[in-house]
Amino acid sequence: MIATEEIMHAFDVENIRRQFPVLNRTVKGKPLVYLDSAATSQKPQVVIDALVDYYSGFNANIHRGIHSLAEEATAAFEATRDAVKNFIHASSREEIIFTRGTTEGINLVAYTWGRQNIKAGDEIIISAMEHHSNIVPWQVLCEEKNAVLKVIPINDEGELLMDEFYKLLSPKTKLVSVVHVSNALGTVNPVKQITDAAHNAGAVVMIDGAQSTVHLDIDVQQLDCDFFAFSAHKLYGPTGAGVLFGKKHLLETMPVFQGGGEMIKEVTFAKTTFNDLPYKYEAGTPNIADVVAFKAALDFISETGKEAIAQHEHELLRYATAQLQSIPGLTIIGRAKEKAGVASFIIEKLHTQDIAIILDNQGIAVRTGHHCTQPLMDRFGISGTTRASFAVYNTRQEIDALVSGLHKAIRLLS
Ligand code: 7TS
Repeated sequence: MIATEEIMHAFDVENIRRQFPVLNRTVKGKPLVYLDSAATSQKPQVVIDALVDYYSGFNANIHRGIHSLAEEATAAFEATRDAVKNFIHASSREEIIFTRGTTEGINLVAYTWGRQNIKAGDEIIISAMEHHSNIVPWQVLCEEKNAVLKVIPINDEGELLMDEFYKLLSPKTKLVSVVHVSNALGTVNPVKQITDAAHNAGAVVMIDGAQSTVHLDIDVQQLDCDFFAFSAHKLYGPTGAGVLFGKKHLLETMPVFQGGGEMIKEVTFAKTTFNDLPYKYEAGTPNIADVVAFKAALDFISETGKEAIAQHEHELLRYATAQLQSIPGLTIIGRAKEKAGVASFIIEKLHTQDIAIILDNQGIAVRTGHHCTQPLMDRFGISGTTRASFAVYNTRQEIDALVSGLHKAIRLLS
């Protein structure tokens, strides 16, 4: 077993930082300290180059032209599909659907599988720590179908109460949709256990992987989940692109999502037959450039080493937690035993918005507010938190800057 110190030594964060051009800039005259990667990560030069190369070298519409540019663009787009398949260990490329992001992936399942399978009286289980994008689509569906939305409660540390989850499961449960890693708390949920229990009850499982794909190794076959959604922009890739993984037998029998070009085999005014997977769910011209460039992000992650990145982030989180806890009046929200990437906190008598403004004046970017998890904030009886989130390029010095920024905020605001 390699000691953490050795991995930290082998992991050259300065070399990583040099690959992210935005990290060279200043904000309000101070070096940028970017601690908002859970909202969106910064992009390495290889991803920026891939976008420029696509537009300056082989921009063309895909899957339809016989000309060389169209062939090159199609090959690059489909190469990303293979890279994603390997990245999440899916068994087939037909199970990889390109979307706009996590939100669209969840909505796709709600509008297709959901409308086909959810009936009056059926139950859908989510958790108390869901992002709005894993609440609202199911609420809309439940309202339409007269189905019931059930919520797995959490403890004060921000961990799911698994015994309560097991009690919620019944023959009425048709779907369990839970977040893998909470964006507001950092909690890593036991999604394999959840999936196994849901399957035993006969339910289908969807996992919101928006925050987990960047921190954890994802193996959808091992997890055995039915659907898994994530966004490229939280994985060092471009905005506007994402992935929905779905098990082939489900994707094959689900109705179509959007109708249009590319998703059809044959159209007559009498009847349309639909395209094979995965194209059946990719109507219209997709986000070619961003999908193409996403492969550069996945390559960046594999070359840097997912294990090394995870160790680095884990060490940063451990360090940040210890440093933050030493600040008088500060309470960490989310103290689960299994955590990744996020330190959320409140400071006695201080408003999160004011903290963020003072930090921004020192070049420090954090997110404040409810983090699109309003029911979770209600559970803790707060309106929001200040959230620092960590990525491959962050350093201990940046956490020190955050801590001294918070001391300054306390001085100015108390
Ligand atoms: N699910 C989780 C757990 C998320 O953290 C987010 C975005 C989404 C879904 C939606 O992803 P999108 O790419 O479709 O927008 N989370 C955040 C955040 O924490 N701060 O800004 C966006």
